Amino acid sequence: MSRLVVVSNRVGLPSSRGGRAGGLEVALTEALQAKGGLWFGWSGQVAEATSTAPKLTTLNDITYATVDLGHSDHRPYYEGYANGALWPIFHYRLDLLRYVREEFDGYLRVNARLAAMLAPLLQPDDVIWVHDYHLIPLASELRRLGVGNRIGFFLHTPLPSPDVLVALPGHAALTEALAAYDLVGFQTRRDLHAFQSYIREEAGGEVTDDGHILAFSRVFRAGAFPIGIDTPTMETLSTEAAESEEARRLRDSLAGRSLIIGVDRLDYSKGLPHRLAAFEHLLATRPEHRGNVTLLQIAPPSRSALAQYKALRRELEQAAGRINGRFAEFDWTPIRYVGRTHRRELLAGFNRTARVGLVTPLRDGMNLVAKEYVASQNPDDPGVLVLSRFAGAAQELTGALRVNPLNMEETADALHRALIMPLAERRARWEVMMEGLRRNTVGAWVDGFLSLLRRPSDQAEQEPLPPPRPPRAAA
Ligand code: ADQ
Repeated sequence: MSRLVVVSNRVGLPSSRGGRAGGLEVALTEALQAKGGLWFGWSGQVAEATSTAPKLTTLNDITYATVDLGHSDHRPYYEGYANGALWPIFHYRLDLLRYVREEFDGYLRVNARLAAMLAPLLQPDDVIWVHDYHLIPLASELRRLGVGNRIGFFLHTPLPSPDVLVALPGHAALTEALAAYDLVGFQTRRDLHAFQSYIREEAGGEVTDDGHILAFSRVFRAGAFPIGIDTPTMETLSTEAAESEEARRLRDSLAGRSLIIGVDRLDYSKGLPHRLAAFEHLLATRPEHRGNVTLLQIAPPSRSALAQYKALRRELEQAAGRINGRFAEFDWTPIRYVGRTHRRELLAGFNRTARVGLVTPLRDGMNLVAKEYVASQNPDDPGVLVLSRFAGAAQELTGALRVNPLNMEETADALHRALIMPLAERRARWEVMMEGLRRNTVGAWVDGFLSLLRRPSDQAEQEPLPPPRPPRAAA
């Protein structure tokens, strides 16, 4: 089997990480170790100037090749186009889209620099797997340098429908860049359909019944690969963590009240203001829950250099303070708003303690927090997941109470239903979800994507490409 090369925006060396690694990191590490692999990407350091060559560190059969980014590259690439334009548009937030041509140029330039530093490290039969929206043009830059290896791409975010995507300046160049990959993976069938519609409607391409895309004078594959979690480890972890000192302290502090838990990165895609509003509505309209339920919202800041993220943090702190001021009693605070990160093992114990997992993104590629909540439950007394229909996970987690997070009354009703749900129904809903989570683990996801990426595209060899139709739109 050929060597695997993983490329991701951030590469964390195992030694620099506190606590236990996430499921995705563990699964990719195992895949890399199978044949002595290479993991390439940004070190997370912003330096005076961008590195001219990667720093190589080899640990447990994996070579980590990390690159520092200079200020003048990092700002337009990361804070600029990737998180100021791509992230909002991929989450349907046209109102937050900020496009500056110089930032788009910076995004392309950083991808070209990364490709130039990666190319010399590649061996002829390496299989390369590129992750996420920061790195869409990487394969086309590698191809320009003569790299003919098989290259796959996985988008962790949603892909919006063509109506929304065409509002993104640069969309034509980006989708054409995707055609340089051999396999493009999306989280859900909905994202895949959005891509296929774009190919047909905007790029003048074709989609074959077996998932091949014929566009931009290339034949490549595109598919849906819903990412999973390390379900068995999460089950063990949560069983152990439920006995931890911290989980015991949490239970003691609840004094018999039901716990609703929310765990997110502080991001506008996660629907946090809507979530607090729904909880407030529950307390306002169903007084029986006052004094009997606590919402623990854990939301450590992310991307805090960006103004939108700073404003969101202020908004949430104010909303939590206002709701607490409105309903709190001398011995009960409705919302515990916590802005610090917590180790995975602690979160697993907290999840198991919570009667309700409240996961209400306005859009989310998958949302692993929802899956982790389900896998952390006690099989004899499982909690209930209240889940946004706009999370990719909603397509698999059919035992959840599904809500539209923009509908405050509906979310509050679902919370009420979850809080009073009888054990038999909780068990039945949980078992349906666990069955899927045990089947589609993150390890199965890695294997599924890589086996298709490694398989040569017979169609590409057998069928000549039709002459390209003229694209309908140019960006
Ligand atoms: P994220 O937007 O970061 O990821 P999510 O899938 O919810 O979202 O979480 C990823 C991991 O981070 C999970 O393992 C979770 O436990 C952890 N995490 C989240 N909030 C945390 C917190 N407050 N403290 C500690 N850990 C926390 C992107 C996409 C998602 C997609 C993932 C994976 O936006 O849609 O599910 O990639 O593809």
